[in-house]
Amino acid sequence: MEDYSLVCNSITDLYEVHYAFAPWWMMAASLGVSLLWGLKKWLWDTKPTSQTKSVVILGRKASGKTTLWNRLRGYNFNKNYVITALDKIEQFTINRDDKQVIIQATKDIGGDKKWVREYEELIKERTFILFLVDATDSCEDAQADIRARVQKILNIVNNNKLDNVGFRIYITHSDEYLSKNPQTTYAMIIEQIKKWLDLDSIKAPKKVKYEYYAVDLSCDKDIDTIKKEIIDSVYE
Ligand SMILES: Nc1nc2c(ncn2[C@@H]2O[C@H](COP(=O)(O)OP(=O)(O)OP(=O)(O)O)[C@@H](O)[C@H]2O)c(=O)[nH]1
Ligand SMILES: [Mg+2]
Repeated sequence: MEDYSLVCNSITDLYEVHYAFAPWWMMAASLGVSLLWGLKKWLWDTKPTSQTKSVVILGRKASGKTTLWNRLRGYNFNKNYVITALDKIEQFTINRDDKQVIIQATKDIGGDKKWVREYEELIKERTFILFLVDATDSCEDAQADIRARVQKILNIVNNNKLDNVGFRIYITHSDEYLSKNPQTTYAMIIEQIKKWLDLDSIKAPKKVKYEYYAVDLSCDKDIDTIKKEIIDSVYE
């Protein structure tokens, strides 16, 4: 007659065989190791991928600062102009592809000259500065005023020895400029504004790298590009 005593055909049988050969403390230890391994894997797989970033949006009156804050927060373009004094921007997130950046709470300051004093408090280490220039701004003092604001930014960076600030110049209202000057292109707008502002001639002990972009803040694609710039500044 065959001996079936060690042949297991069911889970109960298996458990009983293991139980017969492993003492209880060995099973408890093995269970503990499995639980710890599972916990480690869960923590690893679900570790947060979001990063935080300080962003400031600066520029003259009606350059598009409030519009850009609203667009970055997911609101539709609004063509009504409401002058800002000083508004609070609560913390919010920007998502693009699988990346997420938490934009720290900050302020939306008006473009009036009296708010330039706020630059000091807003620009810190690792701040991403978006400086807006309205392509259609033909006020007499526009050039001198923009240069004075950029000088102020460079002074803050130098005086506070900030090594890690990002600086982008967005030429807004480019769509309006194009519709008034149909023979122009975005590349030509950038060249004209670059020449007109001549920011390279501003004296500062340490230069800050900046790039120009021509944008239309009513255009989703342009907003998406700006979001990408902010996200890349964190992840790259
Ligand atoms: N067509 C067009 N309109 C824009 C663009 N950017 C802003 N605007 C419009 O310009 C006006 C002023 O925009 P705001 O965002 O309020 O400007 P701001 O810089 O916050 O102005 P202040 O708060 O006074 O400093 C609004 O009517 C916007 O709809 C753009 O790229 N294209
Ligand atoms: Mg505003």
